[in-house]
Amino acid sequence: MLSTRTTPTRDVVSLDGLWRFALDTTAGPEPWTSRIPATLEAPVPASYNDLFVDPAIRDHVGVVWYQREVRVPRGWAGERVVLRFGSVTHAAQVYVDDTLVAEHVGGYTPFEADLTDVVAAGQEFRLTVAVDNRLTNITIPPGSVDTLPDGRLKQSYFHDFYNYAGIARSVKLASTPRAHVSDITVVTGIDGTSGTVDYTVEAAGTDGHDVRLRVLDEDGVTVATAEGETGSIRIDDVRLWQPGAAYLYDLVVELTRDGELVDSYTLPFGVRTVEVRGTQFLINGEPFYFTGFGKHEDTPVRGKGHDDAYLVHDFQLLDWTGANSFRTSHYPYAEEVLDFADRHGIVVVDETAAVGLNLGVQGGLTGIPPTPTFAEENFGGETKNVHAQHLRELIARDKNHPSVVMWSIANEPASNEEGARGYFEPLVDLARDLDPTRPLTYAAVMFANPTNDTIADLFDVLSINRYYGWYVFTGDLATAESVLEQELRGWVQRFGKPIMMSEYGADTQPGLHSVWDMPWTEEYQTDLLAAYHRVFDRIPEFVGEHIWNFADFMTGPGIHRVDGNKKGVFTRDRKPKGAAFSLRGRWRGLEGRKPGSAHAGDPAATDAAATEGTAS
Ligand code: GCB
Repeated sequence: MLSTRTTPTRDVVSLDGLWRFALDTTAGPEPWTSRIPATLEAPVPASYNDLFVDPAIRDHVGVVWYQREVRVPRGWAGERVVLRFGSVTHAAQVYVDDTLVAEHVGGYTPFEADLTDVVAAGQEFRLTVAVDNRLTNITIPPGSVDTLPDGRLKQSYFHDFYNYAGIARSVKLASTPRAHVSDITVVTGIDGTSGTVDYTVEAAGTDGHDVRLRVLDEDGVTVATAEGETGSIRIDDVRLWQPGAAYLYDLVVELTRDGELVDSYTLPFGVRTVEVRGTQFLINGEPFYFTGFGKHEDTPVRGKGHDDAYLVHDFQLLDWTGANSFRTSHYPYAEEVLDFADRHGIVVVDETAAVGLNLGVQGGLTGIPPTPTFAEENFGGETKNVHAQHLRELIARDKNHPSVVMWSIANEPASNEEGARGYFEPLVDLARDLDPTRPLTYAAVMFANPTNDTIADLFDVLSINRYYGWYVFTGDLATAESVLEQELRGWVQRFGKPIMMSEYGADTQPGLHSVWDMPWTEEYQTDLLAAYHRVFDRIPEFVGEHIWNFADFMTGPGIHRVDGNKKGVFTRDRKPKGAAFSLRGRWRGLEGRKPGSAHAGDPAATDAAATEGTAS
């Protein structure tokens, strides 16, 4: 699915800003048929939960309404008009005046509505969106909704991050010609000093057209051309997209008829390869070692609302620590984030929203005996179908991003349980079918170990989440270190694949200190990470380390969380904890606190970071 851009034949109008907002309990019946009172207004993009002081809004389970008026630019007569939502969490119904124009389930992928036949250039229409935040056993991520004795609905879910909801990404109204480029796929390769670009162009709304393509370098110089809907383009003396040294070309795709331009779309892309060979993860044929974090889209007040200021600042902090990558734990992030990663050479492990397919975790924490996760009444065939659809939407959206080097199909599924293989095998096949070029992984939960895991052989990279020294062997780093090493070696021995740590860390209250191994102190976080790093450095098959988490983040209520999850190396407002400085020491070979003391361009820093980063 192409993202929305202005081109010589396409215009875009942003619909971000304040929309009227109401709970379904106050909006009245069929709110799309009239104006919702402007008592409450909510910004788009933002989650709505933390905006208002009323707990009935924050804790609302079910539908809320967003509404605004939109005028179609008068110059758009004769054009196709498309409405595009970056995401609506978790389900949406979209009305233009009284007409239902789109329905979408899945809170982290985009969708469009073709409005060509229901709106007119120069005219205004009322746009109303029903947003449903409910998670059930047939949503991804899953959850369950119960009715309390007083009649209120209660939402439960199997992940710890807060279930923020709303219109958290940008909304756009776009024009395209009726005959238009509807999709482009590029797969790049390297042949000596040349780059190869295998491409496919899809068009819609046309009964006859030609396709011509140009590749422009970063100076706007045409370096290659081609014709036809599919083909291969060769770029001589190619500049590769590399981690830490991004280089993007523009693929200008033009639809023509009788030599006249009909539609034009520009796709930025990078030439790079990704491959798992033996126990190595190769980018452009070179071994790559992941340094970085699992992140969240999470900020005060906005919740999961996309914010360009936090985007820029977070990437500054990634660079400052020497992180070369992150995982989009635990759902696809806003497209702006991937575009930014493409432009700045940060490597991304792109994860689906399949977090919490694991009833054993719930059983473990509450003492409730676990029920079989993949039983039909829990997460069975229908859940798998929804998961498959989500995977299709993710790959359709992100397939052309050079920064995305691997798909993570799920976080902490019950891969040790019977039924896991039957659930995951078709999803792995589907992912390989949709994208044969990128390796696959999933993040393995504590209960799944080298002996009882039933699915790891289906994947290319072992990604392991472990909390030795935190949830188990709490305060005992010596035991944590030896148990971790034994287990990681067990995974390598059984599966013979590259292995990385996709989560490890400790909740840390900034300002808390101790000379002893005291959980929650800044020193304990630093020391726990150091113990893990010693283990990684002793295992030759290790290809990466992603700490949990980049920053503190909001969670649902729970006695083991104090104002959210505090495993951030940065606080929720992005202040460094002590561990940030030691990471900088490991990943960049630098100590110190002044941002000016080491930049990406500092050769000494880059050399040191490279040496550190590839040590294993
Ligand atoms: C995990 C989950 C992550 C949690 C983390 C924790 O294993 O994957 O979503 O936030 O543990 O801190 O408990």
